[in-house]
Amino acid sequence: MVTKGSADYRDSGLQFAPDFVIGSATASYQIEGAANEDGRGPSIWDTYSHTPGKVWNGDTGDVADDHYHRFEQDLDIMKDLGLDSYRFSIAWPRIQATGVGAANEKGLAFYSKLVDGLLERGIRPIATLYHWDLPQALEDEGGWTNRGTAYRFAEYTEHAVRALGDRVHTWTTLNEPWCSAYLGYGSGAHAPGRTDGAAALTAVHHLNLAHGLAIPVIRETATNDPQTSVTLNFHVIRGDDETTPEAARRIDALANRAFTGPMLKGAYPADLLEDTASVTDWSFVQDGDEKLIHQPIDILGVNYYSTVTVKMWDGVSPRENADGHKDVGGSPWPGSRDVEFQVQAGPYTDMGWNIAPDGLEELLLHLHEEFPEQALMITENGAAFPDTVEDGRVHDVERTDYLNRHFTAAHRAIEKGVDLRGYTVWSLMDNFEWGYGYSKRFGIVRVDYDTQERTLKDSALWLKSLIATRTLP
Ligand code: IFM
Repeated sequence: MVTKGSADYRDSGLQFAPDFVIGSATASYQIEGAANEDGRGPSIWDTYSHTPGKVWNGDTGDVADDHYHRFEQDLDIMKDLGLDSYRFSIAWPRIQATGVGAANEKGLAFYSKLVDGLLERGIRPIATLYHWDLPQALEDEGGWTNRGTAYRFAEYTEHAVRALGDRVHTWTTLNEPWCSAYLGYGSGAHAPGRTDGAAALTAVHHLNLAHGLAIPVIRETATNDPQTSVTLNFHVIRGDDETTPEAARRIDALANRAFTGPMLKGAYPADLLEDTASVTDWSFVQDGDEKLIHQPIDILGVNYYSTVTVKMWDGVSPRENADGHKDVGGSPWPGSRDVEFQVQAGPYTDMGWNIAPDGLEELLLHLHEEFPEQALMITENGAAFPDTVEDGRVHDVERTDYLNRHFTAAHRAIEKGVDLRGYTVWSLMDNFEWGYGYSKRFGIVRVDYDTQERTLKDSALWLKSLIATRTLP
């Protein structure tokens, strides 16, 4: 996966098949608000965001987009855009306030109304079970470093699927476990904010185990023969230094193969275990775990935003370490802190992430080559830019251009034989961007956080046209 260079990726007139599913995505803590309503318990993100100094400007998800109260209006926006699908996540602490025990009927009722509202509008519901809002009570017991959390996740899954498993089309177990493990327990840039490399790797395994335990529960509990999936944020790794192959192998092992290994091949890669031997002996992997984790899934969800460029640090020169996911108190790369992340050529989004649509095509081709039988779906792609409102309109030219280029890249991958089933734009609306609070806007719909007014940006109108015509505007 080490390449360089970027072809031109802006195109128009390209056609997508009628059954290519084009939608948009959000996640519970980022949009819902209503943090203390209807029996919802605190999550690790409530605790983290309320801890001074953790999130930009002291922002929290207490109110966010107030989607919990405004979901009907948001559903109407989705209908207006003609979305084929809507990918949302379920807040575990709304279903079980402390992560254990009986289900909270009010929490389930909210998602039931949401799913009904989607189906009434002809939109396919894609539900993610875990998009980072772990019940705080489970974190108090060790969170993802505690093996029991994987079993609690399977129980929560059963509650959710029992209630919604007659209507949800696709169930996704985890969103980006890389972030949960390495940013949550390694660098501390995400909740729960721990900075312990061994804890991060333990979390990797227990997240994988949670996935493996949940997939059979979904299949056995749902009554509508749903699709099952997991969403990973793959790292597309580049560089042209003589040490790049070694650095790339290490990052590929930690970021990509630590998940695809057990999930899709039934074993952790040997080089990952070797690279991290000074951090942990991996004794938390019990006999039979890898087999449990290795479950067939219908769809592999692919989140892609940009690339990384790496080489090995010589230990002497000033270290660039331009990782988009910076070390905060610890490292997100246990055992491989000597890998240097180099500054990449622009242009950049407001996150400082380089825009590289060729990386998306390359990733899809690579995954197809490695897992030829596995159907893929782009479950997240999009861009933050500092929008301005002019005469009630948001002319987000850069975001529209970003989407055009990435849809073009996806189209090229399909033409080359990749079994790509759909494309979900991140995000339907501006929202709480984790450690960046409300300072970064990823939405195709603008949210005025003072009034909660929603305004379709030009990118939303562009997407609407694409969905209506199946042709790149
Ligand atoms: O906002 C996040 C989302 O929650 C997970 N994937 C990346 C997005 C942009 O950072």
